[in-house]
Amino acid sequence: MGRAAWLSNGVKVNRGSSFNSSTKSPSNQEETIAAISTPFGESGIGIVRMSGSLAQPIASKLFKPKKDQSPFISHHFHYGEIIDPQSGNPVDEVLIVLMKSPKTYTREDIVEIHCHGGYFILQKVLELVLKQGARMAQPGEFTKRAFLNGRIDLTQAEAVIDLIRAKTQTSLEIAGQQLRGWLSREMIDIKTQLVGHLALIEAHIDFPEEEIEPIAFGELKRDLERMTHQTEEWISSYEEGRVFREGISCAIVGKTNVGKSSLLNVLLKEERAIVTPIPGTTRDVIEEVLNIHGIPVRLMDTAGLRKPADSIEQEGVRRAKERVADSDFVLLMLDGSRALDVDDLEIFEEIKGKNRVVIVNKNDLPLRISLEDVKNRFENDPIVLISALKNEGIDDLKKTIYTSLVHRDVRATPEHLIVSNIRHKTAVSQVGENLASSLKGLEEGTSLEFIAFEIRSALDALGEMVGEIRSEEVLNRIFEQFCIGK
Ligand SMILES: Nc1nc2c(ncn2[C@@H]2O[C@H](COP(=O)(O)OP(=O)(O)OP(=O)(O)O)[C@@H](O)[C@H]2O)c(=O)[nH]1
Ligand SMILES: [Mg+2]
Repeated sequence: MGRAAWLSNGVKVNRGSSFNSSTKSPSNQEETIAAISTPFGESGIGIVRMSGSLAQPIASKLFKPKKDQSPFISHHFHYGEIIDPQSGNPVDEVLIVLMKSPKTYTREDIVEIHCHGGYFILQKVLELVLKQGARMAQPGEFTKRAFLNGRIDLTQAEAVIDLIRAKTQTSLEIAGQQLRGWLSREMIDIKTQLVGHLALIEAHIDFPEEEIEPIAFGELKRDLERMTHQTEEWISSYEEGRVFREGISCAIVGKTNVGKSSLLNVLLKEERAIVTPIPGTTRDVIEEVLNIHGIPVRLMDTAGLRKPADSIEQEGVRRAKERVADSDFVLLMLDGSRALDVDDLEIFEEIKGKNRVVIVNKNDLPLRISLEDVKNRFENDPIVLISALKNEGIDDLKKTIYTSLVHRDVRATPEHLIVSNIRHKTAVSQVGENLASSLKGLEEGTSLEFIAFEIRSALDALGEMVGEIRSEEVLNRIFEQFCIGK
């Protein structure tokens, strides 16, 4: 993603760049779009994908079946060659599949050309497709069409990108929950109930003297209470959902020689960072992603913090401090075989206010640090004793990191929805506020107009969340995060 590619005729196309402003409205759906849907590089196969009414005619012009001239049968693979119509030369031996609308990803006709996964071949095939009248797809445009054509709603479209990016089993489960529409179903359920109540309230406002079924205030109150409570639960699931979806950044920090690089290596189970007995070994920040019970943790080994010996170390210390300041979480490392000293105390200042776990390392050596002192200084933080050298206490450390970030067992089930996306959380919070406010109005006997207004606002927030109420700006922001070809 985010790279530029050159077609073999020298035309530059952007991969992963943001939407350009000329291709946003649904009317553009009349155009047939095309892209390479597999990653750049060499691979067994690579796929060029088209969506739109020209997909089949373009395929017919370029594809020469090996055995017979039978027309494309929908959802069947056909074996043959892609031929350059100008020169008549074969370009690649391929499998091609036509999927007729509406049973397709975009609900439009789709053609996929499964080529050999070579850099040049794929670009050559894409170039031929574009020459026949397709246009280059924007990032996420296939999925955007699936949304605009009503196959999926906006939360499901967003789940597609989460699914592609999922780095652990749990983040995959959360994305899957959203893609299957569980979140949308809950929202639609709330919406249906609110619409029912609103209709009755508005009838009373508009025709006060008519004989209308009286408003069952008790039932309305009960429903509002239940829904408010539900939104609170979803909001509280957010922090945890976000941790699994986006992961966290975590800096290992401590003075020189305490064993920070040794810990990185033992957690990664590989000799990633250089370890020596010489203080000041690590200069630059070393970063690797680690899976801690389903949480993607971006772990950073940093230069030991002390008064730098030279300008390289000085830069290392500056970078270390910067990473510590930016990280979501800190592993503060102390050397158990040495007493606390002035370098340790300075570091304590650096990590003030940070979410953290305190690690006392070198537990295999005689203890010289005062654990009492450490406990007093960090009375609210978990303290774990380990030996990075002997690989002891590491599982315990992982569990401690996990429970510091997640306070209960997170499982994505139909009963236990997890809201992991900030846009959804904002919408749900808005709904919650409107419901709480109408509930208060109801209890205080405020006018029916006020209650109706709050319910209508909640309905708007729900509509925006699932994409019934569309804002181009929101759509662009969502789809520009996709890669081209999805
Ligand atoms: N006995 C013992 N030695 C350890 C342990 N962990 C690390 N060491 C040793 O301590 C020395 C320093 O380890 P490093 O991992 O390089 O320490 P560091 O904190 O990354 O050091 P800098 O990069 O210089 O800041 C090495 O000789 C390690 O073998 C441990 O648990 N027990
Ligand atoms: Mg180091």
